Amino acid sequence: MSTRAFVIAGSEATGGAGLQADLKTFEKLGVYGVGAITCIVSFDPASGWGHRFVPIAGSVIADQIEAATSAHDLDVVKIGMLGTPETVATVAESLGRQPWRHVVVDPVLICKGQEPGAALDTDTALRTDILPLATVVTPNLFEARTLAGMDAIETAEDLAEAARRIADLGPRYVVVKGGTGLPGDDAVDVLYDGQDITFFRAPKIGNERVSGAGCIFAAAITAELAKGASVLEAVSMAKDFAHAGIVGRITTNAPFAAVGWHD
Ligand code: PXL
Repeated sequence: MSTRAFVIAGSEATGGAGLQADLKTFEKLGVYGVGAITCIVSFDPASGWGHRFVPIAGSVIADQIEAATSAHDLDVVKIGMLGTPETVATVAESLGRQPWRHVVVDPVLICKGQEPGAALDTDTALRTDILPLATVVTPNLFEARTLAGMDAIETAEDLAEAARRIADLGPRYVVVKGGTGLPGDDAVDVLYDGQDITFFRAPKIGNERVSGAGCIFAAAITAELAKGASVLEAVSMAKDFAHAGIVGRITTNAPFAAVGWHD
């Protein structure tokens, strides 16, 4: 039987991030991808490529999750952008209907087009309703600062401290992505398993952030877990996969590159 993995995330129409990037990642890693859409993000070329954001109705999200989980015996899921407190509540309820071997949460906290006030409510809902269900959570620096309640994350030791604080919110494993955000030549990420801290390092490839890198990192962890890897193995492999996606990035007519796999 083919290995399958599920993703519940937002659509990002240019194809660089969100559900599109997640499903490409699953396919590249030999996993059959199944997906439910939580919201639709359309960058606006007439307005600085800012995000236009449209949530999907809760009942429609619940219907998609019902269809996917009824058609397939799924036990590993990635949660990407949710976007509103209502969506967080719907997804938390739907996830609660069956046991999961792994719930990988990429806590996408804000999207440029969203109102800051609404984003704050979504953060609170995510923290209370989704993080306790997560086995693995993959915040970037901004998300880690917010979730850990830290003013600054500037060193590898700060990354480790953020991971320990976020573990207190419920997730069994915390991966904080330093990306290009810490000083130095390496992109540093940290994994905390409730006991030990493991650092992952790769040389930075420029200092520009690449759209979709966080999405494919969490999706690759999900695919590897679906195939039976341990969390440590999955994170290590996902780091290599995301690195390759950044090396192979594509330029588009938008002012930022997107992860890709071009030679
Ligand atoms: O890269 C974060 C992200 C996740 N999901 C969706 C997005 C974005 C960023 O644009 O649009 C749907």
